[in-house]
Amino acid sequence: MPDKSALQQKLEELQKDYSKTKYNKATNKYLGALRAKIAKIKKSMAEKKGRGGTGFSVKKTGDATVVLVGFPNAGKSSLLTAITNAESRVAAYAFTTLEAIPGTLIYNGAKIQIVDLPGLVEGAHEGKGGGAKIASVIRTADLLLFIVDINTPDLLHKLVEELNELDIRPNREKPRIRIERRTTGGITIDSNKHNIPEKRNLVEVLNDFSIYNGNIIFYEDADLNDVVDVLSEGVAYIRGVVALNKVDTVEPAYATRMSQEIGRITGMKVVNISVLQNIRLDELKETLFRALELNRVYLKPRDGMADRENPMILRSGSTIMDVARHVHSKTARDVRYAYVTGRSAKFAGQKVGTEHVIMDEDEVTLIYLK
Ligand SMILES: Nc1nc2c(ncn2[C@@H]2O[C@H](COP(=O)(O)OP(=O)(O)OP(=O)(O)O)[C@@H](O)[C@H]2O)c(=O)[nH]1
Ligand SMILES: [Mg+2]
Repeated sequence: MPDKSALQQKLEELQKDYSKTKYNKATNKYLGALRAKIAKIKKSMAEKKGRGGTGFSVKKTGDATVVLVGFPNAGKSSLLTAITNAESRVAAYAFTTLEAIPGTLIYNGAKIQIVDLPGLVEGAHEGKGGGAKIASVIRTADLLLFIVDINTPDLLHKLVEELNELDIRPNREKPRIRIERRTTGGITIDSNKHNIPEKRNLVEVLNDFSIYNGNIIFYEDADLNDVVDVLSEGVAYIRGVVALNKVDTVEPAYATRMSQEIGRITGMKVVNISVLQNIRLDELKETLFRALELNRVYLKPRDGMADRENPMILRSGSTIMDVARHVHSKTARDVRYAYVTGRSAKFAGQKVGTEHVIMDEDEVTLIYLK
């Protein structure tokens, strides 16, 4: 078991990393680092263009894709084998998995694709251990499942750092900054927010991206790193969930404290599991389903029972029109309205229009134009 003070220190580091880099008065140094970052982005964009293909490609199937992210030996392949129909080789040493292996988990009627990957290594962003190939698969995920051995919890910090270097922002939203290009007038800033970059720094960064005229709107506090992220296409923002594995090897009190700490610091949902002893794997499945924000819709014929055995699976925010399209793309435009019973309805059998947003486990009766 790691010693407590060392652990505490790591967790504090993790926390620092998460609280956004604040604007630094040592402007030159800060801008220098950004310069390097920009140069790197440009280089990788040029490389992408040249290469054309990506690493080991995995075809996306099912209703959503979860990618397993972890350092070697954390138990990723064990988990894939335990919760999906696929098998991935497991061994007591690192670097067992060498390619991307997809499997399917069927949960609540949803087909969730889970992709096992080789372990990431430190320096993955510099191409170590096939880092670029691994990143190309990670970027396709709807959700990242971090698998961390509970005996080395601070490795989560390193994983997040590596992903950040690879322009993947786990569990973060795209900064709400809009850049409107213009042909004249120089750079103007539109914002009532207080924590935004100084204009001269902003201008320098924009010039780096060959923008000399434009209006920048900040809808929230942001720093120059956020501006660079918005300017550089290809930064991925993907929600994350953490599984602390091998809880069978530690004391329960330690495991509980660790998951609480990590949840507090990272803002991610944490589930303590043991793949080996089948501990809390059901809770993990439920967590994945919730984090993916998948909604079940039960179609109900006008004079019959809803089909609760075979839900239609839709993304959150889907409407009656999406339900209709799912039934059949050609007949969707003939849907006039629907009757809904469930969470999204004010009362059972509420009549709603095609723009009505459905919720998990709604029963829906579509009414078509005669
Ligand atoms: N004690 C314990 N051991 C586990 C658990 N889950 C996996 N292991 C063991 O950890 C070792 C590594 O498991 P793998 O599933 O191969 O790990 P991986 O993350 O796929 O590793 P790489 O493919 O090398 O990146 C194996 O010896 C597993 O039996 C668990 O819950 N408890
Ligand atoms: Mg493996």
